[in-house]
Amino acid sequence: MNYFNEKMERIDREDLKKIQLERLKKTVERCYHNVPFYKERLDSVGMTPEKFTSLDDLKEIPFTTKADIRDHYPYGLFAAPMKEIVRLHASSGTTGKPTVVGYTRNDLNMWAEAMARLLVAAGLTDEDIVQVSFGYGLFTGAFGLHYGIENVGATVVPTSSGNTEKQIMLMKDFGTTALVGTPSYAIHMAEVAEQMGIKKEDLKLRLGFFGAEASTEEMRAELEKRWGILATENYGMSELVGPGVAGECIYKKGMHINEELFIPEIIDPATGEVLPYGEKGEVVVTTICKEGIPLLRYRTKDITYIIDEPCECGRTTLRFHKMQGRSDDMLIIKGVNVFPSQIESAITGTSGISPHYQLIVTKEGYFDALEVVLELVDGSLLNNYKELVALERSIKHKIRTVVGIDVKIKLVNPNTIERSQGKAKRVVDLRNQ
Ligand code: DLL
Repeated sequence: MNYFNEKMERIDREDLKKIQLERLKKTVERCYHNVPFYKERLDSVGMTPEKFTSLDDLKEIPFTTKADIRDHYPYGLFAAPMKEIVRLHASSGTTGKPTVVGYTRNDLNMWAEAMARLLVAAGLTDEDIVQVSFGYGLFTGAFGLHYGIENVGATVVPTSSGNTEKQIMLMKDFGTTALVGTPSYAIHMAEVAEQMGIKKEDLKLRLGFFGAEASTEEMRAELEKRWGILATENYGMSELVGPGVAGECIYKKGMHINEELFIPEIIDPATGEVLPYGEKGEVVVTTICKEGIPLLRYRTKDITYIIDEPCECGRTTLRFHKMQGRSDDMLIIKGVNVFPSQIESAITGTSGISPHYQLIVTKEGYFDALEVVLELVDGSLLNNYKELVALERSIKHKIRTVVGIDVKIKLVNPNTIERSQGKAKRVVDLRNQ
């Protein structure tokens, strides 16, 4: 099985644009007539639904932000009556109220289709047994993958996250062939399997579908090595649908975007100007198939660029390059812009160091100061001053090569950095305390 919906995945781009325009118009109409917020926004720039005649008109629509959704908590941006909403999810926000999203039955069907396409592109077949180690709940990750997997006809094992030893036991007993989770939890699971004396050869695992957090190529290599799998990643966010917006095919050359469901743009985060393909900026997405809570030009804060070259897999869609981080993740250390992902890529795979890390950010004058906390594989090294200093120096050097500045390094005992069961908390921000 190479495609789930070959017609859509290999659609001629001119035909795609026609579908996009038709769906965009419908979405704008739905928003304008059903959501007072959008009516006001569109009126403020003189755009009424009838004025949309080309995809270029999208540029005229003001951006929508997370704050807009929050300001209308919980249901203020819903474009369908509550009796048509059959499911609610909410984002995993760290502060304040969550952002709530509602799905109609059509939305759920569309979501299962979007997800199934990405999973098949990443190698899933109806013969696979897939363990979903995302947390089931308001978070969209588990349910999104769950219905996508069923739609493909594979077997779902809904273990949810946590209870790691039991998960590994089930993985072995059930003959699980594919694992779903965050990269950080999948690494932790691999460590636990090792502690339990279970080797990758004892398992039938062959695929990993990872997502929901930023991770580097180095982390992928680590996951592929430890589990003996082909690891792909997929991208999405609760506001847009959950997972299902874009995902890698087996060639791992960027994440194919489900473009007749989501129109992507890349903007300069400072000016809002739309950037050409290949230029890095903030991802903005317009949903063109959603009924519950359609979003017009939603600013995701995720940073990457769009690839418009053909892919070996034959899909004709645009692709997102790996997310580099979020605009609100960026640290300014000694005047230099630093993304946590750059640190991860510098340190992952260093011998003697586990793949778990934490970045502690404090304030020194006008700039952020950064301490990188890393876990030793062998704690006895802490008693060997000479080797410890040498290791510290070499890590410092690696980070300087990637980021261009010196940071503080702290090496700690094995198993002291908290393991995540979902999205890892890599950055500990002490700046406002
Ligand atoms: O994390 C949806 C999802 C679940 C995607 C499972 C993929 C797999 P939220 O909790 O709303 O939704 O978080 C969305 O997570 O804006 C990104 O910053 C980050 N994110 C998601 N996927 C990736 C990825 C889900 N592949 C936020 N690479 C997004 C980097 C990712 N960051």
